[in-house]
Amino acid sequence: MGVVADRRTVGHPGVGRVLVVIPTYNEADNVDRIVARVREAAPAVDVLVADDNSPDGTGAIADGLAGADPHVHVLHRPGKGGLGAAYLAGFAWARQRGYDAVVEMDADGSHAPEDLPALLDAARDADMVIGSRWTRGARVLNWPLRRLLLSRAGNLYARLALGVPVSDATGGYRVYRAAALDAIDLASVRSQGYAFQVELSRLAHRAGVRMVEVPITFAEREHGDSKMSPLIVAEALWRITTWGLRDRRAAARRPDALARWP
Ligand SMILES: Nc1nc2c(ncn2[C@@H]2O[C@H](COP(=O)(O)OP(=O)(O)OP(=O)(O)O)[C@@H](O)[C@H]2O)c(=O)[nH]1
Ligand SMILES: [Mg+2]
Repeated sequence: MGVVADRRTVGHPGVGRVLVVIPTYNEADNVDRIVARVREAAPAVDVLVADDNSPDGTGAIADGLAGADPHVHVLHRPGKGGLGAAYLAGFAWARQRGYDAVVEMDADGSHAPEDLPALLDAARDADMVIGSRWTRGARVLNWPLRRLLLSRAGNLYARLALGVPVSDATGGYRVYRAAALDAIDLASVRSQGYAFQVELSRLAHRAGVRMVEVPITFAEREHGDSKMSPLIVAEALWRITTWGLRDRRAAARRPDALARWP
């Protein structure tokens, strides 16, 4: 059962100070709603909106929210640099300020802030928590069949190619405790879109990070436009294939490779 944090509590019991990083690009219709929902669902955690100079004025709206609430902060980045780069900047911002855990959350409402207390509870006994759409108890609402199939196929491919033992390696609703971020070589990360989530799953798994999955209720965005593109899918496919081949070559070169054959 979750420990209820009241409005005077700092952070999450058993986890410490928590920063929710929300990357935004043209989310003017969503940013105020999502920040309000996070503040309501988890009043003791802080929020960082990482905005890539959105042409629709999302950054200015976020500034207004930050001006009215000391728990809300904004990181202004010069231009659209991709989700991965925005998260890496948010992680660095958190680490510089001594946060104990960082949460990844989309701005479009697909990741329900109401699920956050359960994810943070799970972080007491793990260094990385993945909010999963594909584990028992999870729900996916209003997603068209082609998106469901893409996500299932992408996850199956990631698991077969990389051996990452999670049901939702592409999902972007996660908690990383400081120990997980320390264990992952973040400076080596180059991915931008879905591949970013897969790359961090792979690196965390290889580094022996304690991972756990928690079922979430995932809903299709209601406002604003998706930034998903064929390029983002192609990036994920290409990178997962490259990592998978590299991992296999490295395994074959290990001295005990023959003993494990076939
Ligand atoms: N800072 C920043 N945020 C981005 C960038 N691209 C996407 N985002 C944000 O990343 C989150 C996920 O993007 P979405 O467009 O919802 O992508 P998605 O969830 O993969 O696709 P849908 O399911 O179709 O919504 C949203 O909060 C976006 O605003 C970017 O280049 N920079
Ligand atoms: Mg989305």
